Amino acid sequence: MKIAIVCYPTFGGSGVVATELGLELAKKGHEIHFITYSQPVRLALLNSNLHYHEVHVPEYPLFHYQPYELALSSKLVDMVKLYDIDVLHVHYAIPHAYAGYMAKKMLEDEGIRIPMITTLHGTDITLVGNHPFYKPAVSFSINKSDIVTSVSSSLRDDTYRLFDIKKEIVVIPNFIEPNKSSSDEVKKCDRGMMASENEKIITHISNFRKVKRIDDVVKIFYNIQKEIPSKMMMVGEGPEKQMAEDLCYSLGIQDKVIFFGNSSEIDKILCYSDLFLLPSETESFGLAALEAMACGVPVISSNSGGLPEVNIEGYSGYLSDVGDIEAMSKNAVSILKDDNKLKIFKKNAKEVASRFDILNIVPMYEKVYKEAIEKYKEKV
Ligand code: GMT
Repeated sequence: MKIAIVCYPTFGGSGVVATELGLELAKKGHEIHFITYSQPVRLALLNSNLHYHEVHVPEYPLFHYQPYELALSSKLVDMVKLYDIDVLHVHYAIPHAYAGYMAKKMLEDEGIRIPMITTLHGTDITLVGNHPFYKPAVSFSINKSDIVTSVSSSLRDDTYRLFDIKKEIVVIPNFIEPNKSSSDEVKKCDRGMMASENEKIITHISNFRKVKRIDDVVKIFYNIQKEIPSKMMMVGEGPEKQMAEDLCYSLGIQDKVIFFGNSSEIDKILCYSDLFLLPSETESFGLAALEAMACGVPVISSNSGGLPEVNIEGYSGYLSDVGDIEAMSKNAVSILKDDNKLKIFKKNAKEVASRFDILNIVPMYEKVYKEAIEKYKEKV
């Protein structure tokens, strides 16, 4: 199949999922066309099955806001015609589903009919999309998509609860490539570089937005290090990073916390880790937690959104109410202080992650593409 994928090219989960999906589909022989404003961060190499088309938005003094949706829908029209694309797959409803639908309509005017799949990722529904300024356009473009998927049952339920959706939403969870964490480079993992032998290593990876409750991350670590010699690795960039650094200073733990910035090789960082913290306010799925678990790292998380579908209470980690720093700290210490328990949780985390093997999940998307294309053929 010839598939156009529209996504955010950044380190956020939706862009990562879209890129990894495209890479796997290309490996399976499909022709993939990424259409976005810069090359997706996890898209290192292009080949005959992997294409990237940049959307340019020319500056013009009249525009207070640059009309990205317009440029994106025009680019989609051009690329669908040029490469004879079979199906559009847009990740994150805003503004991609809206732009995709406009492209569909423009193409229809020229006698070209193409189905559009929209994948909902989380904040496009729970935070941003739900804002009254966006809501009518988001509901419209979800309802106009040919097939809608969501990354968890929780997000599907939230979408039905928050929007007037008249379509079935198919749940296709996020995925991981289990063998990545056993690559030779990861196996070389030298913990000594990060901490001394008696210290445990705690990790948090995110885009440091408010929704991640970064101050809870720091406070949980503060409680942990009072009881267990430990270091923390903070990976990512975002608006809350400075606050986190300041908080580490005011708590006097700045020498125990390492801030890394963004990384596209997180498996090489996770190989050092004993525990992953994700106390988010809301999380439609929690891809970062799954990626940690795939590297054998147990997770201390909140119990919001789709996290209970990923992290299994008392097995791959522990889940607590949002903001319950005391419970999260207690659970973290209970795993870290007992080497045998830590070993069991590490093994369990890997086992749970293997249920989300890319090889099982990508066929679900292929099935959806085929269904959508068949439906269109029937209508002609
Ligand atoms: O977590 C973020 O803020 C980034 C966001 C995104 O769309 O890039 O992540 C969302 O999509 C991921 C991939 O499907 C999910 O694993 C994350 O849980 C989800 N984030 C939230 O719901 C906050």
